[in-house]
Amino acid sequence: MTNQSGSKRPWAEPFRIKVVEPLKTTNAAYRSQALEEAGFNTFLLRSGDVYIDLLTDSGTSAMSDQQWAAMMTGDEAYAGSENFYQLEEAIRSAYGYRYVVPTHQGRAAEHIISRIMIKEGDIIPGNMYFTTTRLHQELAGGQFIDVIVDEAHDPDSEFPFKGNVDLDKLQGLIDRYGAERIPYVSIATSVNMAGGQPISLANLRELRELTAKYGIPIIHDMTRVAENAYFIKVREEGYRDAAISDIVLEICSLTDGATMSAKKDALVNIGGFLAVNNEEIFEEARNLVVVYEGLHTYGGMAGRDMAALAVGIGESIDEDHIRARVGQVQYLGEQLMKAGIPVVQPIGGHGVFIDAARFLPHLQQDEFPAQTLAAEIYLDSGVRAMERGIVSAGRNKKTGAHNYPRLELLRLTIPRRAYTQAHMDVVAASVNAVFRKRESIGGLRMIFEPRYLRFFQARFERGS
Ligand code: P71
Repeated sequence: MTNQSGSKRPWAEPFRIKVVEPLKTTNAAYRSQALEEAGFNTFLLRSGDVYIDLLTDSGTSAMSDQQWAAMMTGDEAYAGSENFYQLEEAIRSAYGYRYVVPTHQGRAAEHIISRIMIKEGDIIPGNMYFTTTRLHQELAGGQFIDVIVDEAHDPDSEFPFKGNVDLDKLQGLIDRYGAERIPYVSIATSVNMAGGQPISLANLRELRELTAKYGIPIIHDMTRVAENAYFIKVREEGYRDAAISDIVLEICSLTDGATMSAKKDALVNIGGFLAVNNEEIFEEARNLVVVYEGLHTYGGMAGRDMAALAVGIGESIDEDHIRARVGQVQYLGEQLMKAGIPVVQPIGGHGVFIDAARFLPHLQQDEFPAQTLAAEIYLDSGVRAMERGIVSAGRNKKTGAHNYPRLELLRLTIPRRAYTQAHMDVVAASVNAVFRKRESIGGLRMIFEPRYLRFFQARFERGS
């Protein structure tokens, strides 16, 4: 195998393991019962019944010895915790945003910024929706409209920057609705629902130029900004020798503010923040956070959580870390590709996304192919994955019909620093075993559907 730096030598994780957590194995009969009890929804499984947990990379990464040491320095004062000032400094120096409002996780930051900036009837263009982001935009009275490049909706396109914005689509929205109805453009780095695909700096710069003409700000979902920076380094002309830390700063400098779920890139189990450059927005956010989260110097995090996050931010932009992190994801993707399994191209930064529509072509989309595939992989081996297809896409707000997304994906998401290459081999073998019997797999029927973010709690049974 050729490793990320192009040499033929194998790569290894840039850490050694000091604390281990035993994994539980189960047999097929046990898993079958666990899956029934969970209504064929991997979100409803007990984690103790899971062998290798690739549900998400959110809050599931391993902290370093330095982060654990920082936890002991937690200043648990209600107001003015020292750790808040450490965190503020870490955010300013790594990301460059001026003002920081801590929150307990990403969606709380999305809630606050949406309430402040969006009014009834507004349009929020963005490079593909994310579930919680779009929901908060809608709850604030706005409508999200996708302006990502068409390639992002094509699992086979090898376009290197599928997170890019199609500037013509955006211009079309500005012409149609007027800039006054567009409070900001919502831009994610490492676009999750497209398969962890990056946006290029060239595209971001052009976007900046276009929006500046109309005075429209850009709000950055920076949940996986370091992984995006890594792809810029290896794919975008002129950045091969740039430091990840500089690329991250450059990305942030082209935007006006950011929401962050620190549970991903930033290597903590809980935490997030809103960061902005505009003082008035900051003042309002600092006021709102006390209504929904907690005082503005902790926002739902303990002092020790903020301490671990301040250290995690630094580690997340370390060159060895990010190369190995993305490298491990690529490794799993290559194993699956070698077995002929249809995966989204190019392999993303935080997980491998299987094209469930092609894996189970005999199923209709309303038989929930990705949900079905998640269930089958769990049954085969106890590996847990996540649906990112029609169940995640929810219903049309006006008509009540299912949204039928063009991507019907299953995500094998890799936590950072938690699993080894051998675990990846086990996962690949399991997916392959399911692939070989794919023709015998039937679909699912939804028997319970909650009102919000249905994928978390919906229940299914066999047979459509
Ligand atoms: C992921 C998650 C966690 C999740 C959230 C909703 C449904 C399923 C899983 C969370 C993100 C994210 C991006 C790009 C904001 C959030 C919310 N991702 N933006 O991928 O990926 O952050 O979970 O901290 O509230 O498993 P939060």
